[in-house]
Amino acid sequence: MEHGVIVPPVFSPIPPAIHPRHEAINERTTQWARAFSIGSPELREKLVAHDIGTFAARVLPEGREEVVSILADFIIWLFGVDDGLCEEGELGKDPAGLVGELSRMLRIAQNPEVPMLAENALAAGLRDLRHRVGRHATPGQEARWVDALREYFLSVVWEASHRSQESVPSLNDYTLMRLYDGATSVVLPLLEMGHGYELHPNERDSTAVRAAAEMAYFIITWDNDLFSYHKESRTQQYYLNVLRVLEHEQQLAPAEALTRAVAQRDRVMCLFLRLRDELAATGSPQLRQYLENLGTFIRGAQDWGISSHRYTTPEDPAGLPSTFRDTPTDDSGEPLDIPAVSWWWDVLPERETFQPADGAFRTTA
Ligand code: 3E9
Ligand code: MG
Ligand code: MG
Ligand code: MG
Ligand code: MG
Ligand code: MG
Repeated sequence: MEHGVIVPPVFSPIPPAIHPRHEAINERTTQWARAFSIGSPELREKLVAHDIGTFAARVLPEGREEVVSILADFIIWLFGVDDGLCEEGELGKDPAGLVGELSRMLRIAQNPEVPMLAENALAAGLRDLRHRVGRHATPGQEARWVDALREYFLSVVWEASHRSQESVPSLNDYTLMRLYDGATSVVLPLLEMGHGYELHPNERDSTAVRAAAEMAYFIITWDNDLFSYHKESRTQQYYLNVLRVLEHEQQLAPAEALTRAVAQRDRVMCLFLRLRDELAATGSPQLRQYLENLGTFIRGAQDWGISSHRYTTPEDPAGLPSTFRDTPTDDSGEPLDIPAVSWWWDVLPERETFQPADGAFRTTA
């Protein structure tokens, strides 16, 4: 890796798991991407080699196979948008143009029968996904999925504005927008659908449960920034990665930015584990399943992130770690100095610290 940045094994206390039908799911996703002509022919052939079905199979290791397949197809579709439309396409530097195109797309997700975007392959793929989501979702979950897509779309417009101005965002803005532009929140309705339940809004929308979900987004996207650093730092438009943001805002060398980003994600991981355990102890069985799958989402993104050709790029090896570590580099219970998220540390009353000897968390005096 350039600049002497070598991504070390990251702290991963969540056990790995994978759906037993992962090979069939991955194969079907390849067929789906080809049937719907997702992306340009060149992008499509790259995407189908990224084992995206395997990623979905890790996110929902015990989920309904049909929903795991919807998730896999949805993720390949999201990459069709994120890579094809935003990062590699002309609209990626044109926020105003992107708003129009993504708003039309959102209408397809909401009302798949509308006679719009008739010749658009991504719209056809989205129509198919919407019909299949509808077979497993309640009306509330469908609405939630559309709303999450809107927040993802809003955040990629913000990304486009940084590309158009060739500017690096502040750490606080980056953290806030990364909660959405990693397309993590759009996955959450599928976690519920994968196990055939609907989490009660009083639980899902409680501040503590939302904080737990946001912590999962943070860990998944900080990890992605580490694992995709090699791929992204080689592009012409390298502005949106936490390592770049930290180098820019705090005048750090790349290796120092790496250490800081790892410490940030470790602190959030420690907090996530404490909050998850606390919520699981008092929550409904549905909430326990939801928290379990926030964990499999985090771990699945890690196992996939260090092994997918998307990030290992065998033609130009990224030198990613092949293992994880079972202790954090930073176990501080102090909030991160990032105003958008420092409130996460107020959700839990007690102060506990990680005990490396037995891998548990205990209250300290
Ligand atoms: C955005 O981050 C990646 C999403 C838009 C792709 C779809 C992925 C998911 C829905 C699940 C979340 C998983 C992650 C973030 C790995 P970015 O940095 O553009 O992703 P890249 O793969 O290009 O590094
Ligand atoms: Mg492969
Ligand atoms: Mg992106
Ligand atoms: Mg990307
Ligand atoms: Mg339905
Ligand atoms: Mg990335």
